[in-house]
Amino acid sequence: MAERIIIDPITRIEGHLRVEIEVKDGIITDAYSAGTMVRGIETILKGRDPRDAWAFVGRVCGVCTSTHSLTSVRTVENALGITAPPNAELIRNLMANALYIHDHVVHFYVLHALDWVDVVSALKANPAEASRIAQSISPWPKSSVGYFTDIQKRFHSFVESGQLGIFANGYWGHSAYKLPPEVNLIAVAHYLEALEWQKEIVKVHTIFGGKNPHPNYLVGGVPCSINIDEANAVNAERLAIVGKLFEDAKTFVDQVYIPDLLAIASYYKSDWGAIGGGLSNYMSFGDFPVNGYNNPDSFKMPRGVILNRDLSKIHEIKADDPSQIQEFINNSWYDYSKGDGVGLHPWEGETNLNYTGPKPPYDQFDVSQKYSWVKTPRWKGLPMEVGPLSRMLVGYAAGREDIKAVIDSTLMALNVPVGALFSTLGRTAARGLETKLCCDWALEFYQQLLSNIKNGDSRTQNNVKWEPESWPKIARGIGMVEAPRGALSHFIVIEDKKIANYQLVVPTTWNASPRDPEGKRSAYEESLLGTPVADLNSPLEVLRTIHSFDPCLACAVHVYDEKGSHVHELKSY
Ligand code: NFE
Ligand code: MG
Repeated sequence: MAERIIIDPITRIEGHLRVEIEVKDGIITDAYSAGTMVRGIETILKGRDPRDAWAFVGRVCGVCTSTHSLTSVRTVENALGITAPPNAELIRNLMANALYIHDHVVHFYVLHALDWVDVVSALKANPAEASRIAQSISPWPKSSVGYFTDIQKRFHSFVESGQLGIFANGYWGHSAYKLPPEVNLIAVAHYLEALEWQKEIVKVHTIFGGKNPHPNYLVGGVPCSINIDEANAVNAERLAIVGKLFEDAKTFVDQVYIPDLLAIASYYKSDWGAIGGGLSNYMSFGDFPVNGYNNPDSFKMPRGVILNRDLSKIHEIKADDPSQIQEFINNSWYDYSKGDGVGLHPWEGETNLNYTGPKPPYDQFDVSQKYSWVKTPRWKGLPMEVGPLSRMLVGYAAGREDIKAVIDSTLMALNVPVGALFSTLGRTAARGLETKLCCDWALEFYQQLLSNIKNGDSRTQNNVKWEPESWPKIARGIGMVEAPRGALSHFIVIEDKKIANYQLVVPTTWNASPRDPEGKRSAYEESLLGTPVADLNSPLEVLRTIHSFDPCLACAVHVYDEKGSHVHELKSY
């Protein structure tokens, strides 16, 4: 008999995710992923001026902050035939790179590391041995015996006070934890350092976009002007700060994040380099234009789809082709006017909420019925995994030298075959490797921006025809972005100068969605199959794989309860 285990909410993510698994003889045989709150943002946008949309959609999420605003300005520019000047593209790239670096480092240490690192075991570590290991894997200066002794003491008093604080409610002592106490202590030290470090890199957003989270954006450019000598503009001093922030970020990523990732992976590679692969289809919209957003061949991250793990062929994405991208709601709490079985291209997309699930408090979902607020997107009818692994695989398949170099050197360092990428650990490693690339790319974009300014080009906005009278009666646009969690697209229909329809198809929507009309699972559900669960009361293994995707249910769905009533009772795990 299979046993059904419910984890609700999954913690150390953004938003509200529920996962139900079936376990037989200690192995997961089936899985269901449900978003338990709804996003109403599409409804809020109807009837508004399209040039304002970025400000609303930016608020979908404060974690991948700015990424929806970037997508929105690209969407409206695409609809109205507007381009942004080279400096604006560079500044957008710098802001997006800052987001990746921030988001991925925070995910690794704060949201994911504790699936691999047994915090309580760090209390047993020998600080001298921790120091020796730390110095053998990295030149990072905070590595003395005294430093690790201090961290351990601080942590000891924390535990003795009976309050684990941010470390409360972990599965400490679980048999699936494999790191020696000293490596656990190094990771705990870097967890605390990452918390301190992360407040710096976001200053890139404050310099170019006025604030973080939710920096400002602008259709046709960026909302800041460059003037080397002007106190209120992006001047020489602020540009120097940006350069320093990226240099410091590169040092942290190269000397802390990557060595920790490799050290942790070396203890888990034999099993977790083979578990959690899930789907075999990977999609990347590509991003970081070097030569204009309308020239995707020049993107640092290339665009395309990989099917059946075949890295010898990249399939082309045409987002405006109604047969390519469609969203289904057969298992989601919405109605479509044409019936529940159809898939709609997002230009024809509908957001008609209709909750038909059980009344709370409820136990198990009836998964033969609708069971999630997340819609189910498909590419040519197929489920796609999106995110860092998909981007690195498409880059690898496209033969990009910089992407190949970081992947090949990591596979060599860990002594694992390329097939190990198709796993939970592969997903986690890909995130680290692209963070390293983002640091290098950001410094390139930064030098390019300085050189444009030196050559006399300080333009950050195009002279857009702002009069809506000049717009066509009906215009449609698509904006595609690689958000930290994967392929993100917005679709707009502008009618009589106003938004007639606006749809967001979000990375976590691709990965976390329920089954499609053919019963095919999406990435989360598929990736859990075959995973061993040692202790049904402490399903640590489920967290490892789900966290490897870095879920954001706030992006995939959004809080909305029109009556303000109690929607759901939360249990803490
Ligand atoms: Ni809220 Fe998001 C990202 C978007 S969701 S985090 O990255 O878009 O997957
Ligand atoms: Mg949507």
